[in-house]
Amino acid sequence: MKRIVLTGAAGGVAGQISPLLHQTYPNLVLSDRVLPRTVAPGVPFVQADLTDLSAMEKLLEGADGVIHLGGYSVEGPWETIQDANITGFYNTIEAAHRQGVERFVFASSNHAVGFYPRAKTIGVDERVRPDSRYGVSKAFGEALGSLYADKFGLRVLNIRIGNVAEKPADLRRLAIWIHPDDLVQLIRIGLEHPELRNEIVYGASDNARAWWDNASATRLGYAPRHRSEDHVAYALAEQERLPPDPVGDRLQGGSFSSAEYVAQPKEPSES
Ligand code: 15L
Repeated sequence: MKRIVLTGAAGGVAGQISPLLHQTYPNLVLSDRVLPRTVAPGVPFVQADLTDLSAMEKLLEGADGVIHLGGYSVEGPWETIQDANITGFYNTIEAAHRQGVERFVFASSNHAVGFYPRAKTIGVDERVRPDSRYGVSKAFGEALGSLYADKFGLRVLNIRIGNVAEKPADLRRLAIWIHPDDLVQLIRIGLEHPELRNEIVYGASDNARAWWDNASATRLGYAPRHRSEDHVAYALAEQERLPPDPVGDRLQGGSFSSAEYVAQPKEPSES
């Protein structure tokens, strides 16, 4: 039975998927710096700080796969991003390598490419275009994962997650939403697909308004079961409650792109 370690167990995404993952992987181990508010009975929890390499090495001893959700999950000051997402990511993947872990699933983010306009459909071969320091840290993780795949043979799946929820929360999320079930399907591809070497996929459900070409996920057998259009009335009603965001509303990253924005309109973000 595979021993799978999930980092970031106290976060919102982990809370939505760990019960499902535990059904599939009975040897699932949850880890975080702080105790999650609820841990399903029978699921072991190990406290470990991503900034402590030796603690991460100990955590990953005997693991077959890592699901790395750990780190800081929104925009923040550079020091915070650096500790949690740069040093923290390095420690996790280096510990995985030192412990001979075979597979590494990384919760990357749509914010690695959030400065693309919504009018443009992108795949995974365009250059990264982060919309925040947070987005830069996700691009860093994808790059470091690529190095560990090419140099050390680690099998890596980078999932550029949109927004994980039971329902899409607004207009932007109709394009990028992913239901927890579909995210688990992608994670299973990362932990089990026999031909996986190093791939980037978009973490999105079957969204008619998507601005991503998710061919890499389809090639790996991903077949999302949830459709954002089934929740269109709810999402559009929620959108009505939001103030207009002239910059964020035309960019894929939304408010992550418009925060701190001082460039002139019709500048690079338009293209
Ligand atoms: C993310 O990467 C964040 O972790 C999450 O909190 C959401 O803000 C999501 O992106 C999003 O773009 O909606």
